[in-house]
Amino acid sequence: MEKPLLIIGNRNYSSWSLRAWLLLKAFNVDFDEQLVELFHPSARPTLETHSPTGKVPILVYGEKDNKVTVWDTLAIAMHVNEYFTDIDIWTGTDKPNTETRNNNQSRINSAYCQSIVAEMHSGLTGIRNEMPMNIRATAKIQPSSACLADITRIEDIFDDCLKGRSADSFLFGDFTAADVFFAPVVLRLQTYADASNIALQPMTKQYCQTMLNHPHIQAWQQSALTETRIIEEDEAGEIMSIAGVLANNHSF
Ligand SMILES: N[C@@H](CCC(=O)N[C@@H](CS)C(=O)NCC(=O)O)C(=O)O
Repeated sequence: MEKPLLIIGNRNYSSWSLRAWLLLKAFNVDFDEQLVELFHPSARPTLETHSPTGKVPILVYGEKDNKVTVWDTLAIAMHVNEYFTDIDIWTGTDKPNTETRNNNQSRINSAYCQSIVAEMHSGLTGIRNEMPMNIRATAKIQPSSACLADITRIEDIFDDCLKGRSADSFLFGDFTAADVFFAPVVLRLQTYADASNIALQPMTKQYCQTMLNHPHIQAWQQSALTETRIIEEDEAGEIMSIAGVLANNHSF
């Protein structure tokens, strides 16, 4: 199968790009990547060519009549699972065969994983709006009750998935699409939780650390820290510190 191209936005800010990129990396899909500057005229030709919504991420491969375009992160996850991976992204285990399809625990995990991925994709807008991903920063916000309710809901999900598992476990033991879709939440909590005095459960902190130790998440963060563009629409709260190449340019 032809190597797909993943078009992404600025690593510091683009949480949906991170999800698609991490999915492909974690499930060993060979792909090329192209970064476009979000909200910038330089991105227009690429977006006009490939993105029906004008947004990223977009996965494309093939030529002319055979060109395949997948926009929207959830669609990318489903498409990649259908055509590019040996492992089932919803369970982190081999693709279902007759035996695993009849395995009730596998079905329960798959249903739970798909449900929380969908919940992340369609909801949890309190945390998504008030804590935009901003990897290089720590920042203090005044979270609304909607944002705090989302954090409580997320902590309940983490607790439900992780209880009884080892300290360095992913949500379903093996790495799945659920970890991919909640990765930006981990990075958002890193930016805003301590600085805003938002107390997190020990299980949440433990899971965040596991995710922050993940080599592909570390690689994404390192690249984000080399970026210099500041997108005002994606900056929130009072900036307490800045890491990366902008660290020395920032005055508090
Ligand atoms: N529902 C879409 C959301 C995509 C999205 O909002 N992407 C942002 C970057 S994280 C974007 O392209 N923003 C630019 C714009 O809205 O013009 C998905 O799941 O991929």
